[in-house]
This record gives sequence, structure tokens and C-alpha cells, in this order.
Amino acid sequence: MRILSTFLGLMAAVTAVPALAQEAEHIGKPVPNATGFQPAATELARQIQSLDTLLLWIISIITLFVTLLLAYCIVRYNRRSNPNPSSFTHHTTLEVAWTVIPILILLFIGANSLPVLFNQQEIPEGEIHIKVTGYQWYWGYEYTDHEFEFESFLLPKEELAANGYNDDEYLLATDTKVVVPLGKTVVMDVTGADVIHSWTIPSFGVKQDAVPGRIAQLWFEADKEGVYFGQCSELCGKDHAYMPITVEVVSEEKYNEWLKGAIEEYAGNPATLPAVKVAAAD
Ligand SMILES: [Cu+2]
Repeated sequence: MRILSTFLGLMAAVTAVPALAQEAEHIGKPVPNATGFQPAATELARQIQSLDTLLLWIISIITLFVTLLLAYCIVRYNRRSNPNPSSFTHHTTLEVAWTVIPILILLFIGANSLPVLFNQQEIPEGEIHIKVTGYQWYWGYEYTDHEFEFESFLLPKEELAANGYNDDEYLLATDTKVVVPLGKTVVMDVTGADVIHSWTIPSFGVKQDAVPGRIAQLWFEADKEGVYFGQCSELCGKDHAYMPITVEVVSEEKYNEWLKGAIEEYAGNPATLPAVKVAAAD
């Protein structure tokens, strides 16, 4: 990574590109004490978040309705205010209503959620292809269009600042990162080398299990430049918490520069397995 940073630095100096990769805005990351979603950077994520909002409204209205109904019955029909309860056992209109209304609600939810699901699962023609492999406990990325690959490890605390990350990005930042261009369709093949892992970037609205022996796909098209973080999302062993994911979305120009450097640095190198840098939790 240091060689790559130096290379990028040189490239930036030579071509007068104003900002280094490290100066990019760090957008997709958790915020202390927040409860909402991380900012959406793809259409997929926006769709998921609006579906969540819609469902929250429906759930809230139903909960409120049931609570009020319960309160009304407690007040109106307790033994004191209603000493002689009615004894009917059927009420056709009511029974039809409590069958048909929930069906309509479920149909409405289905009609709104299935398109979102299909949009995630119908993989479009990709412009950039990356194979992602989950290892115990790091990620491997292969840019299959250019035949190079590299591994991505957790950055130890003391190396965060040197790599342009804040201290609170420990457990999120990695030594090398996935770099993708803005506005291009990225298709990822996701698999696991040993046990099941799961690759995700919350801001992109993607999460895919990495299952050994299988290749699953995910896709995204990021529409805002910046750095986005994710973490392995399938319990995969003792260092599960120490295999984060860092993705940087850059302009096409910067991407091509990065690609040149990455090909130079990684191509032809057999996938070496660097010594595990993962430090135990401290
Ligand atoms: Cu894991």
C-alpha cells in the first residue's frame, strides 16, 4: 500500500490531480449514537431505505390502531361499564374485514418490496468485474478484467493516520482498498475460501454471503465519490471482527490512474499470502 500511495502521490504531482486518494470524503461509516442508515450512495440503497420508511409507517399505524382498539375495549367493555356482555359468536362483516384488510396490506407490501429485491438480484451487465474472496480473516480482491489481485487487511491503530484514516475508523479501514469508478456498474463475484463470510457496504445497499464452493453475485453503481466502509457480516471465527472492508469511489480519471499503478504493483504476482497482520483486540 505504501508503494501504491507513493505511486499515486507521484502521479498526482505529475498530472496535477488536486487531491490524493486519502483526502476523499469518508461517507459510508457508522456514527456514534446514531440509529438511522448510513447515507445511500446507490439507487439500490435508496430503494431499500425508502422501503424501510414505508414499512415503518405501516407498522406504526397498525401498532397504534391495535393499541387504541385494546384501550377502547378495556375502558368500554370491562365488567363494570358493561355488566351484560353480548353473546353472539359470528359477525360476517367483521370476519371478512379482518381477513381482506390484512391481505390487502400484505399485497401492498409485496408489490413495493419485490421490485427492490429483484433489482438487487437481477445482475446487470457489468462494466467492472471484481472477484471477492473471504479468507479467515481478510479479503482478497481480483480485478478479473485486468488479471491482478491483492489482499486487504485490517489497518492496525498505529497505521491509521499514516494512511489517511481517523482514529475512529479503526476496525473499518484496511491497508489496501477496493477502488471503483463513479457511475459504473460494478459486478462482484463473491465466494469464500474456508468458511462462510459476508461482504457488505451498507451505503451501497449490498450484502452477500461468501460461501466456499459457490460463487454468488452482487452489483452496485455508486453515484458519489468518497470512502465507504463495511465489515464481514457472517460470523467466521475468532477474528471475524477484524476483517473490515474499505471501498473508495473515485472519478473515472483517478480510477484509470489507480488501475495503472495497481496493475504494475500486483499483476504477475502470484497471490502471495502476507503474514497475518491482524492484531488481537486490545
Ligand atoms: Cu466474518
